[in-house]
Amino acid sequence: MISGSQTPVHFIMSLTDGKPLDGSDVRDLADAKNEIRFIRKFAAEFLATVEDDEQKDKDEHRDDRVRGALYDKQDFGSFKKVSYEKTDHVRSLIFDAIKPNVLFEHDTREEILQIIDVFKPLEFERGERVITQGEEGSEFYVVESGTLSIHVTVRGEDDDEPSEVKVGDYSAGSAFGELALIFGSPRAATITATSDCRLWSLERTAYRSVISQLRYEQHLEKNAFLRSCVVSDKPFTEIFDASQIEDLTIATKVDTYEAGEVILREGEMGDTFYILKSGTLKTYKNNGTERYGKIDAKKAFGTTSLVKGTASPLTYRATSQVHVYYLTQKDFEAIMGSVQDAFDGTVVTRSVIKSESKRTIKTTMSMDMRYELQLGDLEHFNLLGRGAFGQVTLVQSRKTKKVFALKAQSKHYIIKKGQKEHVLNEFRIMKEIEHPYILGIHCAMQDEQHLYFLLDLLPGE
Ligand code: 1OR
Repeated sequence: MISGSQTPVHFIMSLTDGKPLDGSDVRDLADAKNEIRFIRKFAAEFLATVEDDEQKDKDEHRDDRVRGALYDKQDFGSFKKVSYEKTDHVRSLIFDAIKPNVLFEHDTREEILQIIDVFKPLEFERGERVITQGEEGSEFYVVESGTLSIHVTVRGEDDDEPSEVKVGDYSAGSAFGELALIFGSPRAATITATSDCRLWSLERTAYRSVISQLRYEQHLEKNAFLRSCVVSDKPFTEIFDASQIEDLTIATKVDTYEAGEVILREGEMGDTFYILKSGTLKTYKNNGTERYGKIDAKKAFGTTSLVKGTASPLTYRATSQVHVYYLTQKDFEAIMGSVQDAFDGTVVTRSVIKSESKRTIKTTMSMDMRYELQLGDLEHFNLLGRGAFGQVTLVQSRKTKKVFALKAQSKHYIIKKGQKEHVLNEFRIMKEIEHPYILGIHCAMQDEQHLYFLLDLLPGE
């Protein structure tokens, strides 16, 4: 998977450990044939994954920063976190090895530190296979000591004889085995210990459970925080109903400013509203020269531009490290309705579905609240999360403006895992159930590559 700033060339170079792209390392015809086989195989597999990314990029509203809001209670309901002791040296070796790996690209530092706890020690003797190409896999590995070889078996188009070719080595600090976890595909290479090795492994379920549990706890904490916030001296709880605060919990992002940095400058036309989460924030007038006042934690600020359509009358400057929650006007209005009402301190009713604006438990779904929508009816906003099985996006009905979570699962993955019946049953059962503690499902949709479930946003309670 190519990350935001990477070009395909960078991506391929990173996979091939800097192998020259001009083929200057190819020595003879046999070498050249092998290279061509690699490229063909790689291209086929790569294209399959890139199609997903292209679909995402088509959506101009997509914000690729993952929110800390994705959690799946199924992932950690019965999970007990088992931590394995490790030295500081090993912790930092694992940290450095996994930080740049695509599997963890959306995980925060805090999440990565928690994930390191559950890495388990493993010993392999020289000659033992750690991973076999073509097999199913659910573990990711980091090398503490020893060396391993990477072999890939390729089958030429006209030549039926598969041939195994060595494509590289791993040593202390290397990490591997992420592809099967990300794409649910069979192992793409064979990894064999070429000396006695000490590895640390991370199991897919442990990874997902730790992340889900952490995000769930963070979600509850953030929701409780927002409930205690104030805008124009009115508590959020008087302005927004429980489901709206739930939506704000999912939609607002967190940002950090260092002491001395300006968050909003006098004279600027702001398009974002902020809530001070922590730190000290002072306000200034006359181009930042004259102290005016301060902002207390839990207070919304930066709202003048939004309400009056005029420039900010004050400069807001951090005087210690500051964390803020923020939401753009566009996102706010898409989700909540009128931004003016909210910041005037008026009770906000959802602009379109007024009749529903007072419901408090979103998952109590009566049959008549189920929406039958098509993919084309939905506008995509933020990626709520991406996991080993698909992704969840915040979407909104263009017509009713109601927001949902759209869960996309790869059909390829479902078939490969023999999950077809399971997924259909899950859908039928969820559709039948009407219960306050069970996630409500509205409808299922599909395109060529994915099966989609349209779900209610999971509240934190
Ligand atoms: P996995 O879960 O598929 C095998 O299990 C692991 O080998 C794989 O994740 C990668 O972490 C690692 N192509 C595919 N997988 C590779 C490759 C590779 N190299 C290491 N792995 N290629 C070689 C690049 C030098 C491309 C071959 C066409």
